[in-house]
Amino acid sequence: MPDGVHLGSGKVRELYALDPTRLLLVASDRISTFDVVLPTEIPDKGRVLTGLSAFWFARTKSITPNHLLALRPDGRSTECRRLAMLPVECVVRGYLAGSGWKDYQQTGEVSGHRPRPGLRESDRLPEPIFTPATKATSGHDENITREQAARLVGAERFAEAERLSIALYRFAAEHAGARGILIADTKFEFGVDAGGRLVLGDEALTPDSSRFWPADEYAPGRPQASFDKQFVRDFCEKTGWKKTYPGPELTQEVVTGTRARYVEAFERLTGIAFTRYVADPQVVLG
Ligand code: PZK
Repeated sequence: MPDGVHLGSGKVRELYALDPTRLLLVASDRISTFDVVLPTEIPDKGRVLTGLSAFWFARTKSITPNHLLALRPDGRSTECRRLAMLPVECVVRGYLAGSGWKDYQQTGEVSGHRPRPGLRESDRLPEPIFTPATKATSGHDENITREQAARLVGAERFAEAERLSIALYRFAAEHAGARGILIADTKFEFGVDAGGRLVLGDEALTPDSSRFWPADEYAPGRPQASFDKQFVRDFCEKTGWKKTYPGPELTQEVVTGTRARYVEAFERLTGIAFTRYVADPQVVLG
């Protein structure tokens, strides 16, 4: 049991208060697909996501300060600065997928951006776009216009969050692309610290907060395979599961294959052997 007072549970993470200024974010090995947490865990998934997020925090601190204070020796827990989180999810899209594709098809617009007509599913956008969202009461995120987001957080905060989000995405997409991984889109969460500064929080640029696609299989005009979850999705489709609670137990082969994909994403993006990270999580900070 981690120390601290339990503050809340995400689908696959737990949040604890260590003291009035510090939080502990613990990533479990749980996996969700089609919005349902499955009964089978993927060993080390929480470590992969924690290590990747810390890797990006260490390499983007000249773009924006972040909440990371320390990585615990278990490799799945991070001590963070407590922030006042903005009520807006900062989504950046480099490609047309998911709700971005859906909105574009239905209205020609994505959060007030109007990409040129005739784009296909999964097409690369000429420039990355900022498409803010809010946590709707349904639990699903709902895309909002940039004007709505600006009203929620203030025009100045909005402009800063947009600029930083785009800069973070450009940096990460270039790094990942050179290593065979396309970042189709990603979600950042910012907060404000005690000094009124905007600080990057949550997890960042992980497969759970982003769509990672294998670059060598990229073919626009159809949905793309997920770098990490494709075995799970294929298996779930095969079972005829109706995508309601509870989800199916995964087979050993799906678990092993999926774990290998998470570890591969970690190793490609960080250039660090995952076994080294497990032995000493601090290696991703160097
Ligand atoms: C914060 N969440 C999401 C919910 C989780 C995570 N640095 C911070 N300061 C204040 N609040 C948060 C953070 C961060 N990160 C993050 N909710 C609040 C969340 C439930 C479980 F693991």
